[in-house]
Amino acid sequence: RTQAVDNTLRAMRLARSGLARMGAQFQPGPIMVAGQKLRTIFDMKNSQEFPGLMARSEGQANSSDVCINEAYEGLGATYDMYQEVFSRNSIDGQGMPLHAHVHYGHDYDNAFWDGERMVLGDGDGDIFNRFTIAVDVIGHELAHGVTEHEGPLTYFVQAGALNESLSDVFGSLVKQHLLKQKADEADWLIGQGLFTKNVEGQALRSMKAPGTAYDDNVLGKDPQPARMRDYVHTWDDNGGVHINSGIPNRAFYLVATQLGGYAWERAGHIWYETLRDPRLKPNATFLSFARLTVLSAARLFGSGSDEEKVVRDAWSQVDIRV
Ligand code: ASN
Ligand code: ZN
Repeated sequence: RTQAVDNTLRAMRLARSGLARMGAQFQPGPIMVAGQKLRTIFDMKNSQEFPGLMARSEGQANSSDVCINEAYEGLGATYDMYQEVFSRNSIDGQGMPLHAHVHYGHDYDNAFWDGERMVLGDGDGDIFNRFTIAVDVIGHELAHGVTEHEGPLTYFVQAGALNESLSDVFGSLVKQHLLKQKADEADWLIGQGLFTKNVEGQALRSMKAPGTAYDDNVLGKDPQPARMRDYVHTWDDNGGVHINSGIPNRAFYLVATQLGGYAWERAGHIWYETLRDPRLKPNATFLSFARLTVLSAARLFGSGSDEEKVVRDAWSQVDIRV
């Protein structure tokens, strides 16, 4: 038996006998098996038939293909954020292996989560660069997996926009955590770097100023509202899930910047607790979600706390009165 196993058995015996609580000389070894990152990147080679070719798995050296390495690093940054900030072991909390499939299709202008895997297009090179460029987009797609396990939130109108917003929130947190940025240092953009130089715009969305991410001849203007009075009623996009997500996105931005420090520390925990709250229903509305964030803030930081007040104020700044 290895030393580690001996230490573990000894720690377990000590814990059972109550000796561990006495402090003691003994430094326990790893009792629980800590979370294990298990990444695999597949090269679709422009096909849309899964799984494609296994191109890099956990622990293997860099590939000569930048997309494969960016996907690998992006999965790693996402895994690490959930593990370090929320003590969550992967998407399902049970160490689920993370799979990314790159070079999906020809000139494919999107990235998505299909329920089990993340898929990334190369972009057409005219409007979009390769999607692996944006670590927040990788974080966004994987957050759809987390929401599926914890929510879920039906992908339609307000619940769908909350689902989208949570992906932007945790995607942005992945990027901020990777770059060790404080809330006031972050750009609060989603997909910065995705647009080619041909596009008049900085990113897909802005959490700080929804509606201002781009204004382009071909793409038109960023359609996101920044508050409830500008809510967009539409049948497109599953009832505007990528449009009205601007409203809860901005609420999160306001909470994070008003609290200051690292966004994941307080704002992130309040949102994460809300996502895990059994009272969050698949058909949640902005208002029902907002109420739960206030309850989460009170539970985590005390009722009457600054955090609770900041959360309430943020929602009211986007016209949602909790
Ligand atoms: N990138 C988009 C998203 O994750 C893909 C989609 O619209 N299904 O929301
Ligand atoms: Zn999404």
